[in-house]
Amino acid sequence: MRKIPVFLLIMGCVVALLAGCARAPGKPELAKELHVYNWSEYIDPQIYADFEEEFGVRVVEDTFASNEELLAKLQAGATGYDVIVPSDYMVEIMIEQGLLAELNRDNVPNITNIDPKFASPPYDPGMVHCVPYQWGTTGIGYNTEVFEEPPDSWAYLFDPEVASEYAGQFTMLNDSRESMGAALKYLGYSLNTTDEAQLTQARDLLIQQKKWVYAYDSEQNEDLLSADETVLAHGWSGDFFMAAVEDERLWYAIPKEGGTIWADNLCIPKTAPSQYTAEVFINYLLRPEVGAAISNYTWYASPNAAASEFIDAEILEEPAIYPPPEVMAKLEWIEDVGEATPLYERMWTEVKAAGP
Ligand code: SPD
Repeated sequence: MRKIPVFLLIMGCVVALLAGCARAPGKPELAKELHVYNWSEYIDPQIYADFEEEFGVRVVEDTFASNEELLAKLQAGATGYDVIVPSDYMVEIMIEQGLLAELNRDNVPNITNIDPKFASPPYDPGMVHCVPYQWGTTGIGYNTEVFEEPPDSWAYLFDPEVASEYAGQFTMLNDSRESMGAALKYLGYSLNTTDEAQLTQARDLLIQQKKWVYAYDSEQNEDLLSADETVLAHGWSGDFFMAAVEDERLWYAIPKEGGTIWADNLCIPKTAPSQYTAEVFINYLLRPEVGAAISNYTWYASPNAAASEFIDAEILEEPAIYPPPEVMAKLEWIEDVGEATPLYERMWTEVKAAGP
């Protein structure tokens, strides 16, 4: 058989690479499409476009509004997703239920960019299944024209004397663990308590509060603030900072009693149509410049240490995004509460079903 000259082989590879060759040597072929199931407004759409341009893979995104919605979708047999973005405690639940694939590290070399502080989270020791994506806190978004001082206490949402003043003007997250957690924190309990009496108190507090709540909403809460429908919103830090780019009246406070600290993670379901393409995508998101572009868009903190030098200073220096140690000490991670999970879900269902 005639040998192909080496220079022709090299030229062929270069041409193929420039043309967006779909296969790296010794690797499977990239899929044509990658299906991502993500929280809403959690990535700059330009990142999907850039990935498509470089790798020839079109990214199709669906969104969910809570970890429980994501879990229910997978449990119901959804098999089309390549990458999903569960939070900490939900990663643990999904691993336990056998829903997640293990990462092939050979395809994710940029995983070394993850800050050592995030590299072995208790919910997925050693990042065997997932890579941390963004982290943040849960607290109170507000309109600075209404509040001279930041509303930095859960009392604004739960103390009858204060919360009734803002009747019909605040939203709560439509999220069982977060809203039960806020009530538990106001009561001085852990947001991971499994004590039925404490959970019952939290449920009753949420039911008492319900008559003042404008809506339970996790996706439009910042828009409702900006539209002057509300003046306060229980929600996730970055969502308010991101909205403040357009409407500078909005800001965010971490309650002094402490709130939730959380990390969302890039994971691959066991049923993913293309695990290899998902890993190539995750590796792309872990590039320093791409990691920074994510935070510069979402206004959430990045677990990617190599991205820091490209993240805007106003994000890195904002104490409500990267809280100082004394604030961090008051924050609590939501954990998998195991057998108490149905109790949380029942209490939350009772809150939602209660009359105003
Ligand atoms: N707009 C994107 C918000 C993502 C928030 N995820 C936080 C989950 C905390 N339990």
